[in-house]
Amino acid sequence: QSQLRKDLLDAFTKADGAYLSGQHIAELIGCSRTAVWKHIGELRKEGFELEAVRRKGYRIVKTPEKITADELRLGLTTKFIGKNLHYEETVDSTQKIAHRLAYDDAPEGTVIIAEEQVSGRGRMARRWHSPKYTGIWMSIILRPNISLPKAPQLTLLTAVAIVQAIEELTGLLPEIKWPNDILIKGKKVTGILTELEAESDRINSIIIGIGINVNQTKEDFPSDLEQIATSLLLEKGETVSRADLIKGIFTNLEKLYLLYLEEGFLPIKLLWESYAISIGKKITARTLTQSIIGKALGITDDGVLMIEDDHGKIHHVYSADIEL
Ligand code: BT5
Repeated sequence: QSQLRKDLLDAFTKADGAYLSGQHIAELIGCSRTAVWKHIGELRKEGFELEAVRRKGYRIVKTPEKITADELRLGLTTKFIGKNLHYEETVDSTQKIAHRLAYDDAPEGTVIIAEEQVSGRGRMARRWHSPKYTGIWMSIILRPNISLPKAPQLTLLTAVAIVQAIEELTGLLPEIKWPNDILIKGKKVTGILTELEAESDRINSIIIGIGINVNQTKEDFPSDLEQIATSLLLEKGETVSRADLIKGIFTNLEKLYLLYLEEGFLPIKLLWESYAISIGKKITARTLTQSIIGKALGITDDGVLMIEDDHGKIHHVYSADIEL
């Protein structure tokens, strides 16, 4: 951190909430006004919110709400999920790190969380926008003893755990769009990416990537996401504690996962259906090779989407993008 930055922060500290003009700051810390603007821009990038008022100047209205590993550990009552926690400031993708940790025999329930991802990814090499201090970007390693075709069930299970945690903490009512989107009022608030390491039919590890938009404001979204994405802050009208939400997800995920290992997918399927939006509606499913248009009948006991086309033919869809 440069001396100028420290002086700037000291100036705001001394101002104690009062406005400081660019000119005044420049005099206080002995630099040009251009330098002041540059540092203010950088503070914003770090997650500070500065209010700028004409003829008065700047005021810091919010500091970045960083998550600390200690804060996450405090009050966490799970048996294994989140017990082995890796916390990073900036990574390319938490998925990539999780794959490496899984390969190195990290225990089940290991979690890697980052404040920012510079190459966060979605399915099929799409990008996932993961700006600093605003969202939850994490990957969880599970090692269930299940066969390969059952792996997608974990995506659905995770979606249920997240919907429940959001509802408990905020009172918002998110809905699930098969297979991996969580929406609020039709806009995407969460994406889930399930990847796995397997040898023939044996799963070594499943890596569940979770991206949740928590405290982004409208300006935090790039223009191509503005219409399709939202955050919990935007929907609720107040900031939401990322640490509390993470702990809620760990708790619900562990509960559902243990239920799943004991009783299979059926109890999860019932919960999932109660939160799903596409079922019973006419949808378009775009797979890698074709587009299927028809009515979404529901999911099979394995979690596969069933669509009935206009000729009454039922298609089983394992992976696709859905348009409602
Ligand atoms: C997903 O892919 O929705 C899975 C996203 C998983 C992200 C997590 S973050 C932690 C872990 N580490 C990673 O690198 N990834 C995982 P998909 O269904 O393919 O959707 C991707 C599409 O969502 C993009 O093409 C955009 O249109 C949109 N998108 C990108 N960033 C978004 C955001 N922050 N909020 C809402 N939509 C977004």
